Amino acid sequence: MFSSIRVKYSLILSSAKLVKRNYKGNHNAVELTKDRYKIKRNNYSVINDKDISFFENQIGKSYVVTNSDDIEGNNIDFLRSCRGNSQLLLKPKNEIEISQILKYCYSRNLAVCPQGGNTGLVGGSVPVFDEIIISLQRLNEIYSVDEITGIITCGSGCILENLENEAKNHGLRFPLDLGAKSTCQIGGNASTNAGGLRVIRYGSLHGSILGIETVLASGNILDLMSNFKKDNTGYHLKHLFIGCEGTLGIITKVAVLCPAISSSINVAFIALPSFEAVLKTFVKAKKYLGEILSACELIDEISFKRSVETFNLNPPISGYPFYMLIETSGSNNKHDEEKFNIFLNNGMENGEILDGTFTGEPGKISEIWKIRELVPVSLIEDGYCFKYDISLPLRDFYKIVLVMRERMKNFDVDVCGYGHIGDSNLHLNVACKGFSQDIYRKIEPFVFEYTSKLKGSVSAEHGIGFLKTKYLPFSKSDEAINLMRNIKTMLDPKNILNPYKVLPQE
Ligand code: FAD
Ligand code: 2HG
Ligand code: ZN
Repeated sequence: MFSSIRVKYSLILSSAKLVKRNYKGNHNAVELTKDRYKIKRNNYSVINDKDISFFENQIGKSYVVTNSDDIEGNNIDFLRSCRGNSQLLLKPKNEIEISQILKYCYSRNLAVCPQGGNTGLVGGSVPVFDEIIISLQRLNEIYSVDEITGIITCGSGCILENLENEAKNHGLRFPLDLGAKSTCQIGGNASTNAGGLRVIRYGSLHGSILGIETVLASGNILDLMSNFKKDNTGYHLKHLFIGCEGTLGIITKVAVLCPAISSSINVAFIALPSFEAVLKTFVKAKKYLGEILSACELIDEISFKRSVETFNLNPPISGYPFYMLIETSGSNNKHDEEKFNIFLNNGMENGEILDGTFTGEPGKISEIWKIRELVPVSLIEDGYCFKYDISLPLRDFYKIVLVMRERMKNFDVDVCGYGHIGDSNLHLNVACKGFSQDIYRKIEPFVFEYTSKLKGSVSAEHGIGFLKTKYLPFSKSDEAINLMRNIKTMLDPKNILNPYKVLPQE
């Protein structure tokens, strides 16, 4: 019986603000992107005093930042893998001001980099050279929450966690959830088509975002706001901006469809002896938990240890090669618990589940979730981490971690794998003391060649950004990339929106 499994809760967890990093005085440690990756600047204009005066007149002096100390955090990405050298940060308050900024930049041939919470993991959110950073942080108004339809309409600068809380206040569950929720913004989420922890249940943002407003490179405002799931009036243009990573337009507003909050949420954190047992357990989770399954996550031994040790956690179980976090969200706790029990007992009887804990208490659920959510941060806490976010066929899902471990055995690195196994999305991480060209070259392009041979995706959810542009051809045909280029040229003929990102350099 699963109830015989040890249940111990004494996790003392750090604050939920996971992703604020302090760069003050430390930024020189991060090499400039242009030097590390040998990039040539496109032929854009350079900002001058007249440009600064124009922006000050348009959006107000206090929202035009030119002091380099105040910009340094915006020049460096969360992973400290990319560093630009922008001399100008603009903080407009709405789509009208963004439109004025872009019209001007277009006429002056000035490049820009849109920035949300700067939690992106592929170097897309920071400039490569001196692009003007346009922060969306002031577009943070929640315009409406419709309890009947479940639609939340808000500015693109709203922090994800605030939207989650507001949704909860209205009996709704925000369909997106991820470890950076305290810092990332819905506009950044939309423009990366962020996946996160519950895609298995609620699908991707392509489905949840019903309407979007975007400012184009020309400065024209494209209003695609809609409150309807069903709208087959020609080409579905909103999808171009969801996942475009700021290269086709600056998102200023979204309408998101939220499901009703579930009255019964349960979580199991279980230990498994092998990856084969993980696969069997996933199949059984779908079979026994079916429509109430809302998350299915994998954590391997090293990921688990890093999270637990870095954040001094006291996990309910330990000492196993694999762990899974399985969550259900339903409307009848008695039924849900029954289903969960059958599933867990079956797994234990067959030796696929060795140990675990099961709870429906919200406090305990969030403690368990933190073991998983803190893994990515634990891997960068005292050094650097090469992060790969790939889709792979489930049969071959974990093999690459073992292959990479063998490949990297002469380096002082930790190779681990975790992620959204329910969506075939592996996070392969190689954690080390600091960035090294030798380690970098040993991993890349190998990891993408390997992924491509298995017909996987070189970016399952984080996007292409700056760091993966060279590898786009490993997942997209020439024909597809040409079409992407044509779309980019049509919408942004001067290539001023987030240049050097997404499309490979020609
Ligand atoms: P930023 O990082 O600021 O920007 C990301 C990209 O979007 C950039 O190209 C930027 O130019 C563009 N952009 C930002 N705002 C706009 C806008 N309004 N209009 C147009 N372009 C814009 N990602 C996942 O998919 N799933 C996860 O589970 C997940 N977990 C994470 C956990 C941690 C601890 C961290 C640090 C990151 C995680 N991420 C995850 C990555 C990251 O949080 C997401 O990519 C997120 O969507 C980025 O949002 P942001 O507001 O920080 O955007
Ligand atoms: C997650 O699922 C994020 O935790 C981050 O997508 C993954 O850092 C990573 O590799
Ligand atoms: Zn993820």
